[in-house]
Amino acid sequence: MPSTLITVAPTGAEVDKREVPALPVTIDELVSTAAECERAGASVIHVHIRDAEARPTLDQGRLRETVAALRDSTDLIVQLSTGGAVTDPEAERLAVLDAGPDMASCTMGTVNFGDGVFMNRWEFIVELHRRMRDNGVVPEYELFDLGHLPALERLLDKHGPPFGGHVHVDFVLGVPGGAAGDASTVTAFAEAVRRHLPEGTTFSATGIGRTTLPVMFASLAHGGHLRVGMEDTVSFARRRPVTGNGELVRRAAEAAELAQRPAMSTIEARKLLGVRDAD
Ligand code: KMH
Ligand code: ZN
Repeated sequence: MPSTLITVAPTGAEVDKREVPALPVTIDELVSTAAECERAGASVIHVHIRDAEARPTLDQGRLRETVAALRDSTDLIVQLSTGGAVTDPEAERLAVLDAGPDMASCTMGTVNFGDGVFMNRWEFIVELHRRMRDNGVVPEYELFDLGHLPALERLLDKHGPPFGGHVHVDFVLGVPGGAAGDASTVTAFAEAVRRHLPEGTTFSATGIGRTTLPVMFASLAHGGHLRVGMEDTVSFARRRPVTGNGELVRRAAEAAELAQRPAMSTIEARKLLGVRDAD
């Protein structure tokens, strides 16, 4: 029976710790949430880090310390965000790869992002893709809009496959400025994967805010995988704030179990994604 890859995105760059005290921002908080999420069924952690004042940062020392701490305490696949915050410069976003993650995100185009712009120029994407392959880092291509799918097709045609050879994408739906977070949009993305991307491409999906549940169920219905976490939603239900990432992963694992595609182990996930120590 095929199983479900669950990625947890515990922190992000946008949520304010002062408004959401349960958000993990210190390395200790991140490690503790990571261990809980691994027990609940996560196999990948998508990481944004914060500084001592809980502001988003791409500080190289802190990134390395975070990667080491997560590897010491969990078997999770460590995926660093190269998206950072909308204000982060390209050079710092590229330097994220120097911290030696197993995976890193690579967003396939520029998109309006609330009141900001999440800038991803073509040359920047190509450079990220090239450096990931040179450094043995497996990309997760993040897709915020339908046009990002043919953009990825073009990238792979012109610049070759990613490190490990397997293509894995994540639909990030419901961002104000990007594609909607609903079941028919997941269907459109899943069909576009089949049309534009190599056979064997896998996808996960996440819905921002209240779009979390429709996107989760639609992704499972299409044979897709799941991403959940406080980067994407801080409400568990109407007027019920999330108390921690663990409960979001537990709910995703329960949904996967009901779909008769239980959560994948970290060993299976490493094999599927082709990360370095798969053997
Ligand atoms: N924080 C967003 C601007 C990624 O991690 O690669 C970008 C983002 C995508 O979260
Ligand atoms: Zn992110």
